[in-house]
Amino acid sequence: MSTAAETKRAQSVEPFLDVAALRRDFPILTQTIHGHPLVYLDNAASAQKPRTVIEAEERAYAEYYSNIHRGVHSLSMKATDAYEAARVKAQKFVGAASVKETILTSGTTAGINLVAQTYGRKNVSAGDEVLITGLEHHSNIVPWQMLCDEKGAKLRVAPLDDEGQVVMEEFERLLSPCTKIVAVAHVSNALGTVNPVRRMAELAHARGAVILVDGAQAAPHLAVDVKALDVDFYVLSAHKIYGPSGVGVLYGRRALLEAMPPWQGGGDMILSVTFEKTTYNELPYKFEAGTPNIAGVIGFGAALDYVTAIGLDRIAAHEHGLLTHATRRLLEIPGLRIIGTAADKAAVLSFVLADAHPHDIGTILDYEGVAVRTGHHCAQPVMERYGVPATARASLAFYNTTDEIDVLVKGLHKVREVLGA
Ligand code: 7TS
Repeated sequence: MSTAAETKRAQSVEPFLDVAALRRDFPILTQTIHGHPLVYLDNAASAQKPRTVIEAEERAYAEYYSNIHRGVHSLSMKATDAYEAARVKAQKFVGAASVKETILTSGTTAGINLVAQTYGRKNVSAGDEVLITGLEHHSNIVPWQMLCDEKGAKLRVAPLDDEGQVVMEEFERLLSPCTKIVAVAHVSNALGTVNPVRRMAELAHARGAVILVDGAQAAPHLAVDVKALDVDFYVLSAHKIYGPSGVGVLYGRRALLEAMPPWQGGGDMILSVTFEKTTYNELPYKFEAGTPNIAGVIGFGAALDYVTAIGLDRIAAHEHGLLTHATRRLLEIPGLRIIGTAADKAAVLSFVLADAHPHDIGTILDYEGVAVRTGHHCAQPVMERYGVPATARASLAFYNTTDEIDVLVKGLHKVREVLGA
């Protein structure tokens, strides 16, 4: 895309961010696809990386790479310092009280499985219940199903209304003295719905349950403060916050983490090992067995610096403007139905278009340079709830512009033309 085109795009956007300047930080965004400027609207699956993240990771490998925590030599100490500095950034990003509450994982999926396999296996017994909601990603369903199967516990699901919001009266009704764990998404990847997690935490705690929040889709779009939300566990993935893949954070309330048994056994999570007995390392290392994605974590630190410098509040405001524009423009297209119209919504637009198969929509849009995701988005129960096998999904980031939305809309008119939809 030319600089002039970039400037024009930025001028057409709300004055919250200098989008043209920010876009120049993302090398991948300047390319063309099938002869058209790339319009990347698949940010909920994974966000693109600014140069500062790419360079931080490259510098780690080129200048001071070594394994961490066990070395007395200079490279190991430097790599350890950079790794632990990224942990502090992650701690501040989610508002955790201490680095002891900030476990570095390989991503959201790993964080949820860790809690299910440690806190869950220790505290859930036959007859107990785990409460989730109807809008969860498979990674916040399956680990709880596995736990419930093993323990003879019951998985309860709070239903959704027609707009894609959790029916709070039902959520409250399904909480019982048998509920040991509540696990909810902060933001739905398939619908965009923002769940009222502060209220959900209050209700869960009133019944004596703990609450885990899947923040995979919230952390890139809203300022997260685990203390203000008063949640017990909060998980996220770096790759959705402009950082590397294979890195994530599990925040846990310290007293809970202290009482939890470790999950995976191996190096770094121990204090001493004999064939008779192993004693475990202190937090957070107790839950970090094996060599982690060292350069990835360092890159994640750079990503957190990057989004923090822009400001989550400004990002949210810009994306809200894009969402309003996109919703209005999409609804102008005959036969288009948006799935997920919650009052409190992040910048995700799932839709179906008359009889057009979402995969055909995705393929035709790709020929126009527009990247959207099509399918069930790892949320098959959501598709079932709204009676569709799949949707096309445009998910926005702060580097997107209203002009890019207009390119999407033009592409959808082309879809109608080609498919006679
Ligand atoms: N939870 C939510 C709400 C998600 O959106 C995702 C990934 C996950 C958990 C799993 O994250 P991971 O980093 O451990 O894989 N969501 C998507 C998506 O919407 N399209 O591709 C991945």
